Amino acid sequence: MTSTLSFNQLTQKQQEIAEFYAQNGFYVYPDALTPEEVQGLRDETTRICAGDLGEVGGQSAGGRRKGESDDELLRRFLCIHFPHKISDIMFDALSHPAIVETLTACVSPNVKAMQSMLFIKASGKPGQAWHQDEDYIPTRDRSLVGAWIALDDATTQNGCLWIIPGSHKPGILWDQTWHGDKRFDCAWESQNFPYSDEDAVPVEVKAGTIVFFNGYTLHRSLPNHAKSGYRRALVNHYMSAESFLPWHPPRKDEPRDAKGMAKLDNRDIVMIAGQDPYAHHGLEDRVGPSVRPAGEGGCGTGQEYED
Ligand SMILES: O=C(O)CCC(=O)C(=O)O
Repeated sequence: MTSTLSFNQLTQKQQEIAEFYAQNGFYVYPDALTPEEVQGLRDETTRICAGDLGEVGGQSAGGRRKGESDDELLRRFLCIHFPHKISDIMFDALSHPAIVETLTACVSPNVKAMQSMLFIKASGKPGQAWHQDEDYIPTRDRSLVGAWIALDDATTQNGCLWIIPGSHKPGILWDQTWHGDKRFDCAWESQNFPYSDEDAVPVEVKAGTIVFFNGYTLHRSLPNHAKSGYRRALVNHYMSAESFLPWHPPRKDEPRDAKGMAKLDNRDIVMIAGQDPYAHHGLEDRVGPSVRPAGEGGCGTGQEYED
């Protein structure tokens, strides 16, 4: 995926970002958020888990229990999907200037967001097995990007991301299978790709760093083995606004003449830069925030997750 902005219209820094990203399938942007912005997102995380901002659907939701401390509360959640649906702070974070600067260089002048995920990952919680995000959120032009905002220092001990550099290049979605491995949550694992664990690099970063990664880049995270604390990260997903987003099957009430398979387009999106060529299609509110199960009560062997 290349930007439709001419390369020369990008700043020197954007050109460097775009070149590194195209080559490696990821880019690490240090000090993207101020300590105050990071603290604001951490405080909001606690409010979301406590149910202060509204209902969060799914397993073990229900807000703060009587007498429960912040630590006891946070430990009950591995991850909350779509926090931007109930939090103004998380919504604003979708279009953080560092994200707009990076994505308008790497993706397109026109960028939309479709998902946010708030990982809390307290000590002892599992990681996510090898996967490519386009397994879950398909674009038509391979433009998907995850922006992984570190809210704590992420280390190999507390379960940082691991990335296989350059693994986006073949443009192949590797088959996935149920892993049955207790180190990971219930999402399936990519298999039979031509890389080994030795090809992966740990992405150890300080809080306030944003790690951008391509939707075809193989990545995983291991469990949080620290004695205490969390490895919080807000992960937002983006793509070019020029591409349709065939993320969910058509609903029964959707007219098939207007939305045949080729025209499937989830319009539960937020524009963060440029123009929306499909603005005339309107917007939808398809999903609310939900809790992602950590697999502690066991997993089915179906692909239960959006990412
Ligand atoms: O933060 C993590 O541990 C995993 C995140 C991830 O795999 C993703 O956002 O696709």
